[in-house]
Amino acid sequence: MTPAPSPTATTEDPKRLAEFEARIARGETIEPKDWMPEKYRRQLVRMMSQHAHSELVGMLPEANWITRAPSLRRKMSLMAKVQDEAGHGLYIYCGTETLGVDRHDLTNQLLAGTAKYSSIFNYPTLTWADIGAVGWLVDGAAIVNQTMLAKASYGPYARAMVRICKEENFHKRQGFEIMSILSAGTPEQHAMAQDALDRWWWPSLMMFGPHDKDSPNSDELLRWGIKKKSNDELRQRFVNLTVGQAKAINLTIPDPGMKFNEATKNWEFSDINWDDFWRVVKGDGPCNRERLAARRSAHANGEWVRAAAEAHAQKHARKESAA
Ligand code: BYC
Repeated sequence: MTPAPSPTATTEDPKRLAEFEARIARGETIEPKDWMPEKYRRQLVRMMSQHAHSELVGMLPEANWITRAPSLRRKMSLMAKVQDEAGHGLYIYCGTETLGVDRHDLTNQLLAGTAKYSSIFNYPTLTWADIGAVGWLVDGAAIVNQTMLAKASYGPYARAMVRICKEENFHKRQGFEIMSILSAGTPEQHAMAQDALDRWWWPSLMMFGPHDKDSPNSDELLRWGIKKKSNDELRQRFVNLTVGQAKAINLTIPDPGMKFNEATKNWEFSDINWDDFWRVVKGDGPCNRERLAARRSAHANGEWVRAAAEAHAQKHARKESAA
């Protein structure tokens, strides 16, 4: 049965919109050259560009520890992880280009401070245990979110997620390993691991976005199969998975009110401080200014690389036209 046209997309040709929504209902994948409603395209650009920016800004809190990693092995795996995040950003920017936007425009929005990126990367990495907590919790949350996005209706985004999730799994394992070794170490090391969990727990839950009732984009994203599960459903799944992992490495989730509901099989958790969340999203978190300054500086320092690449491309094009 063809679903009724979305009330949010009434400016589109109703016949085409109905055909499009029927394709989504049949579980078909939408590809770049297929017809799509303008709002579907815009939602994808919004979400994918925020995601790509998050990958790039997400390199910063971890890069902070590359020179201070406690061993060569740890340094190598952290460097590989940070490099992977750059790759993820690039796949997703490529994905946005299939929707007719230029990645330079998206980069300029990030540098101008008008684009969003994940709130989680505006917190500082104070100790080595934070690198463990980021891998375990932040990549763990990303896997829960992105495993669902790997089934998204837009082909280029979904396919990028398949590869990204494989790499995120490695990231999560290295983070969990760091946390488990610290937790089983000296009392000081255990305390360092617990302190990192205490500071990263609530921001990790915020990664999934506001409650469903306060999420203006969710209805449209779910209707068009971009999201397969809501913010609250994914957050709950992450909590359910993580409680047992914390117990296994003898760490305590900083939520004394948490309890298991036998009927729903969910770990119920306390209220999230949404004022804190919105403050960080709006640019006033502990590291927002520092992160943007670092991106701007990296962009300015890379100017000569872009100029050299451009000159090389022009030289190559001249040679080809002369041949
Ligand atoms: N931080 O209507 P809602 C990574 C914004 S990278 C900041 O629920 P939506 C990793 C939201 O954008 C992690 N802003 O939005 C990298 C919207 O504002 P606009 C990033 C947030 O899109 C390196 C408004 O609040 N992952 O994994 O339905 C190392 C209302 O929200 C946040 C992705 O980007 C937030 N946490 O749902 C390690 C995944 N939450 O745009 C790991 C793809 C909400 O209307 N994105 N906002 O002005 C998504 O799955 C969804 O976009 C979200 C939000 C669940 C994040």
